[in-house]
Amino acid sequence: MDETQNRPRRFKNILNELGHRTAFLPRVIGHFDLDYFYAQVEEVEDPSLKGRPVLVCVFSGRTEDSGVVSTANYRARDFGVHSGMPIVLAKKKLEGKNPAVIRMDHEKYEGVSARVMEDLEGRVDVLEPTGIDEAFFDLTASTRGDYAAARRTAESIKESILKAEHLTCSIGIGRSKVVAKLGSDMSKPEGLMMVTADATASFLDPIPVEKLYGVGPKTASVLVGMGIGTAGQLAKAEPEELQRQFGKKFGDYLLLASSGNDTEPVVAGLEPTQYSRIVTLRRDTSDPHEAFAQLAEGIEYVHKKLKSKGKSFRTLTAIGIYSDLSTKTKSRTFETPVNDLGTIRESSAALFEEMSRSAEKALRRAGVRVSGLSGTEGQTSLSEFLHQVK
Ligand code: DCP
Ligand code: CA
Ligand code: CA
Repeated sequence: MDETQNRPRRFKNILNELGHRTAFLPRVIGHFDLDYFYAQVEEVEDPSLKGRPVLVCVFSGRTEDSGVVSTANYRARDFGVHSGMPIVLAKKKLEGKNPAVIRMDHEKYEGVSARVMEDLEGRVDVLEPTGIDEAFFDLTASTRGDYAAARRTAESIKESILKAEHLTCSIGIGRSKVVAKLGSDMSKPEGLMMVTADATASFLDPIPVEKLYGVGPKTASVLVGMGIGTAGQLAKAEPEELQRQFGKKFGDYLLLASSGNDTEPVVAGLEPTQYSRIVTLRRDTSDPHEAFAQLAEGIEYVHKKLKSKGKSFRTLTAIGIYSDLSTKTKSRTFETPVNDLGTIRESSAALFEEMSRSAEKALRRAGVRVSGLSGTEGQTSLSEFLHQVK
C-alpha cells in the first residue's frame, strides 16, 4: 500500500511543518471534480434512474415547467441538454426518451459534498475546496514530487469516494492549478489525467485560451481579437501588451498560466458556499409574521456577512423547524446575483408566508440561508478572482 493512503494526521502535520523544504521539489497539484454531481447523487439514491436521461431542475413556480435545468446526466447531455437550459426546451429535446425530471435538493447535495470534502482532506497535504463538487489539492510534500506516487493517491481518492458514496469523479494532476484543472475537465467522466512537468508545454500548446482556469468568455474574446487563440500562442505573447490590455496582475497571470508556470498556491480552508442563521422562537407559533419578526437579526447577520465578504447570492432559503423537530425549507432562486437587505427581507417574508400555508404544526425555530454565492465588488486577491470564474 502506498504511504500516502490513510496517512496518520501526526505524520501529515510533520509534513506541513516541513513545508518550506517542498520549495526544492517539483510541485504536484491536483484538481478534483465530481461527475454530473446533482444528477449522479439522484441516480445513487434511486438506481432505477440509471440508463434514463436525468434532469435536476430548479422550478421557478410560475407555470408547471417554468425554470431551468441545474444539471443533467450524460445520457441527457447526449441529446444536447445542459445546465442553465429552460426545462421546457430540455423536455422537448428528450421527447420520447423517458426523461426523469427531478427537483433540485440543495440540502442533500451539501451533505454529500461535506462528507466527500472531509474524506479528501484526510488524503492530501492541503485541500482547497472551490465549489460544492470540486477542490484543488497539493501532494508535493507527501509524494516528494513523484508523479507515480501522486497517481496512486489519486486512484485511492477515486476508490474511496466510489466506495463511500457510490460517486465517480475526475482528477487532474500537474505542476500548477491551471494544468490540474484542465486535467480534470478533459478527462471527464471517471477520468484521471496526469501531466508531468516535462510534458506540460506540449500539453498546453494546442489548448484554446477559453479553457484556461481564470479565462472567462470576455477575456477569451479580447485575446482572440489580439490574434491569440491557444495557450501556446498566449505563452509567446508580449508581456507588456498583455499588461496593457488586462492590467499587470492579470496580464502576468495569463502569461504564467499559459505555460503551466502559474504559482498560485493551494490554500487550505473551506470557502463557505452559504451563510445561514437559525433562531429559536420565544414560543412555538403558527403565525408566520410572529416568527418572521424574530428573524430580523438573523437576516441582518446574513446580510452583514455578504457585505463584509463582498459576495452576492442567487438562492434564498427559508428554514422552518417545527414543534415535532421536523424541518421544512422553501427556496427562491434569482436570475442574477443579489445582496441587498430589502430583497432578503421581502423574499424571506414571502417564503415564510408560503411555507406556513402548508404547515400543520407550530414553528419552533426559524432560519434563513443564502447560497449560490459569487463575488461582487473589488476582488481582493487573484485566487479569489479565479474562484469566481468557474
Ligand atoms: N450547477 C447549477 N447550475 C449551473 C451549473 C452547475 O446548479 N449552471 C450545479 C449542478 C451541478 C453542480 O453545480 O451538478 C456542479 O457543477 P459542475 O459544473 O461541476 O457540473 P456537473 O458536476 O453537473 O457536471 P460535470 O460532470 O461536467 O462536472
Ligand atoms: Ca462536476
Ligand atoms: Ca464543478
